Amino acid sequence: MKVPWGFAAAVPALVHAQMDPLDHDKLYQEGKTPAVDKFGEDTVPTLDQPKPPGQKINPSDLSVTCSSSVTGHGCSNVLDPSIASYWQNEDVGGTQWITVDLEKERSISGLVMVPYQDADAFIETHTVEVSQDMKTWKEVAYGRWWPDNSEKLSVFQPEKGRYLRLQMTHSPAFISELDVYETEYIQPDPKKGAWGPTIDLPLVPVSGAIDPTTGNLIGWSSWQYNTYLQNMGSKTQVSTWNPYKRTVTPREVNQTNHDMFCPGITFDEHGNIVVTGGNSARQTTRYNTATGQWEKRYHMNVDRGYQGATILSDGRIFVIGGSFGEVIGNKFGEVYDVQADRWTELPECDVTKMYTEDLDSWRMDNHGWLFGWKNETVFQAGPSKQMNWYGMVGNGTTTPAGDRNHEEYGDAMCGNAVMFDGGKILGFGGSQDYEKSPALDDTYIISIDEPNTDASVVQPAGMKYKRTFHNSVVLPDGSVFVAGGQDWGFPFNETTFVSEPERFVYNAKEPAKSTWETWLPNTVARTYHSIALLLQDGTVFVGGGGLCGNCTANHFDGQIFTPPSHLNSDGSLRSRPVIYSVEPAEAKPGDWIKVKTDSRIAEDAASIIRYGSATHTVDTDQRRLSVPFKRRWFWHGFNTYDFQIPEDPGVAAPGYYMLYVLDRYGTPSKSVNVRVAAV
Ligand SMILES: *[C@@H]1O[C@H](CO)[C@@H](O)[C@H](O)[C@H]1NC(C)=O
Ligand SMILES: *[C@@H]1O[C@H](CO)[C@@H](O)[C@H](O)[C@H]1NC(C)=O
Ligand SMILES: *[C@@H]1O[C@H](CO)[C@@H](O)[C@H](O)[C@H]1NC(C)=O
Ligand SMILES: *[C@@H]1O[C@H](CO)[C@@H](O)[C@H](O)[C@H]1NC(C)=O
Ligand SMILES: *[C@@H]1O[C@H](CO)[C@@H](O)[C@H](O)[C@H]1NC(C)=O
Ligand SMILES: [Cu+2]
Repeated sequence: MKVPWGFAAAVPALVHAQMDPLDHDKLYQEGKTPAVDKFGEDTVPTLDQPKPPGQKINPSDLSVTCSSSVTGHGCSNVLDPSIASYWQNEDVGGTQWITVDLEKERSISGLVMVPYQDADAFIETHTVEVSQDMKTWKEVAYGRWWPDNSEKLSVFQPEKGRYLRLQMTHSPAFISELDVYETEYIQPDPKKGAWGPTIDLPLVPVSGAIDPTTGNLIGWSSWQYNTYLQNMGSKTQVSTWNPYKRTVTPREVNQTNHDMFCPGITFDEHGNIVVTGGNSARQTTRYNTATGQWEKRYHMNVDRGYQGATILSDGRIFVIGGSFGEVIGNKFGEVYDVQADRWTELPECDVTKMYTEDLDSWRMDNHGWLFGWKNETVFQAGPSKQMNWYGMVGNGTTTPAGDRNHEEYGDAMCGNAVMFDGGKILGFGGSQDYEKSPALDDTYIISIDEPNTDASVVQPAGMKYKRTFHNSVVLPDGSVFVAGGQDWGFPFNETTFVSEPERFVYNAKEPAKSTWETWLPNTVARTYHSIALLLQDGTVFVGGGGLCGNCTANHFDGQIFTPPSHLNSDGSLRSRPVIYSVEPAEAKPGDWIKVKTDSRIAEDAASIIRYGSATHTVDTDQRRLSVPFKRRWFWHGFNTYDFQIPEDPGVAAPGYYMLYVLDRYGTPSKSVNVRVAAV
């Protein structure tokens, strides 16, 4: 499937002219699903999401109650087979609810809600809860649906209960049908972490980053919330999830003239998100986290999508690669001076040295594994088996850094690469060809030190599962969590998705004996176009997948994974060490900072993790650095430590970091921000 990803961007007017007014595509362009009167028919527009796992519970086995209803439109209408009948609540403001009684305890996996097709008001903000007794409710999902008449889903980790309650803040609210699904229960196992709740989003989050100043997840799709095809608008649908206020806020960003689908993403030294290329192949946009504004910046010299991007030790941003659609080859490096808003070409940063041997020539330079490093260099660890150093001097420099492995091909396109400690990179998974290619379980521990010297590579045992299109985050203890992916690289075909996450545990004494272990499975496929990001509290957001319009792989949501280090053996949350303060909260490489905590920090158990940004398996921003510390003073419940930021500005790359400490049980604190300034 060679999809012409960038094609439509080049000729929007032409595509538009050819449009039949009743064409399905046109409806997508206008952000609508077909809004026709389907009274009596048993079909409604769908958002082409896989139904919740398991089976639909027979509606005749269910009964419902609700907060209020208008005469003639009682809530039992949501259970009859006709979509012409509907529940309408009273327009009284406040929260409205509808509760489904399942008659017995079941293992519930999700719901499908069909809005009343002729309504002009739609349920957006909602929560989904499950209960055994109608007294204690457990929230399994919350968030916001896109406001249109297509069917809406909430899919969550199977939860046992007899009652399911959907609450909404919109009134009047209209629901034609409400289906509940049940599936096999996944036995909780706190030693393997926990999944939930689900965050329902009004778009497929194909790209995302955590705003360091608020902790919000800024997620975006493309010019539309459900498809990237037929780019007509040079705009982007964005949604902001606030994990503290538990709100989801949609936003259309159109003033930057940038469809930020398939971009390169990098945080600058001030925690702003710099987004380059993609569907709008030259644009540069900056999300200013201080003002909350999306700002148009000067465009690149070269058209790109799927390029690698990384911050440099001096705060500049380097990009390379990014053939996309019809615009193939010659994607040498260029560097962006953020302050001056100026791009400079680096023709001697030779992209051909990082080409993979892909079946599709335009994929050869995609998704570079780039790590800004010492002395304004960039280490490129993959996905090509050849590794390279790129330098910024003059017209740029390219220096081979050795091969990651010695097999004939051995590329790892759409694999992951994570710097889990200073100069230690874990590379794993991916496949030889971008698509239609078997996934790999290969794991590499790549160590770098001085620029322009060969990296050393150790290959420990592989993952239990072969994966491509997976995502990963480094956790505060330095282990690497990986979720999702599939064992045959086939965009938008989730048949072979991997449900069991794994985590990598580094063996510092004998790296070749480092291990993978499996964690708790989930039920939602997270494959092509999915993301994972570490949140400020040490949990992980794993979301998205799809954005393929009328395919069957759209996932308008994300789930929270809580690592086992947060959980007691009965599944309750452990009490966690508390960081009272970090001073100063802004430092330079090599600076000492004072950290006050309530409990004693375990030896070697403090780290800073740079804020992540993710799309298409690439997250070049996150890097975890162990920080040495000295205990200065302690008293019951008060401990003061001196922490040292790594001395080299290429190691302590500029930007915002989450500072974490662990107690002697390995329980991580919530993080506190430290900004490392460029020198
Ligand atoms: C741009 O987006 C805003 C919402 O942020 C919307 O109100 C406006 O209509 C959009 N303009 C265009 C030209 O699409
Ligand atoms: C940094 O790189 C420049 C340019 O290659 C080189 O001249 C200089 O010696 C390097 N500095 C260090 C400390 O390695
Ligand atoms: C960079 O390349 C240009 C064009 O090839 C050349 O004129 C120039 O001298 C080069 N600059 C350096 C510093 O090598
Ligand atoms: C999806 O992938 C599976 C497994 O590789 C394959 O059998 C199936 O034909 C694919 N489906 C489509 C629609 O291509
Ligand atoms: C799905 O969308 C594609 C591209 O937008 C279009 O060519 C195709 O006809 C659509 N299929 C259906 C069943 O609507
Ligand atoms: Cu893509």
